Amino acid sequence: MAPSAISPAQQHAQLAFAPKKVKDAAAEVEDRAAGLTKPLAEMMGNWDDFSFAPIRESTVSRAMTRRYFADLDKYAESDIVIIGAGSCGLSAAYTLGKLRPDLRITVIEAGVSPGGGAWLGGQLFSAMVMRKPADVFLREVGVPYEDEGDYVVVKHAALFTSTVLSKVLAMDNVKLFNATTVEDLITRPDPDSEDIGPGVRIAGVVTNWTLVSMHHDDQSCMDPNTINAPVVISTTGHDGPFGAFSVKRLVSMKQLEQLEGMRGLDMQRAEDAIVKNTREIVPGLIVGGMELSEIDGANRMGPTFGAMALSGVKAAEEAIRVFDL
Ligand code: 48N
Repeated sequence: MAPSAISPAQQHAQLAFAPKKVKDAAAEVEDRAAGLTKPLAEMMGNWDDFSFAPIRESTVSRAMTRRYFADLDKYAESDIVIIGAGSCGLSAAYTLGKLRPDLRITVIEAGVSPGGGAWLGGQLFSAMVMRKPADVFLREVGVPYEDEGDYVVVKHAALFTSTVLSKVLAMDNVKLFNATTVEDLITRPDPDSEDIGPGVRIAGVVTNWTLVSMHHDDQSCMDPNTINAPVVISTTGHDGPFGAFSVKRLVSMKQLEQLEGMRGLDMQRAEDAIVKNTREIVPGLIVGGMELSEIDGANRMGPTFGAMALSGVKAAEEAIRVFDL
């Protein structure tokens, strides 16, 4: 084939994916007939001549990979990284995305499905309880609930999680990398924070495919990737294969002497403590949600989720404070 007439840089630019404007589905809403939009209503019952538009397999592959690798390139330098897309991490991402559309926000989630422990209430029951004033966040995001006086009930926990998740995913400045694990933290010397040993500032995260992270013991030399960011919010929860990741790493890198460990269940004490103490633990690293209970020795609250949502809001506020310093 003749050598390309354009430079490699121009070729890269052509390959660089410029997302087309997302078609506004709302434009079809006014066509509603029989409860469905008119085009869908007209499709039903007429399947004999039905067929999809033609496609070639490589087109599908390129549609996925161009976007993914364009995102990897773009978010390699992020303003804020959130580790863990549970109820706290997603609430932080929502709040940050809304307050600071100018910031480039990356969410890293080890699971294939984001949401952490918030797809169900307690003991796999469906309903999710949030104590007031967490109903303020539910109204902000648009999650319907039943008002029971001092607390509210979302009829299915997945309604909360899917609503917050959908709003976060629709934001132009937030990117979710799921099935991806943060397996270390990027650090820089920080002489101002000499608590124990040489102080460090957190300057980003080290990532790998979760399935790779789970097999370092039986397959060596699967090196990671990196994302630089001046601020990291860690909301990796208290349990699960990677739970409390960042605080455990701070101990192993001698930035924390020890973890106090999560205490027994006390709803009254636990939720106030988690929200009030969501904070910057070492320069550049903010911890929220149940991961925080592992540092502070806070009680667990069991199946109430208001503290997760509002800890996420507070973590977002802290992250903006640190970012704007
Ligand atoms: O839901 P979690 O585990 O954590 P939170 O803090 O958002 O919410 C906690 C909440 O679900 C409770 O535990 C409730 C209130 N119960 C309390 C109690 O007393 O029992 O979400 C953490 C997310 C998960 O999706 C993990 O997969 C993910 O973080 N994760 C990671 N993602 C990327 N890299 C990692 N290293 C990592 N570690 C955890």
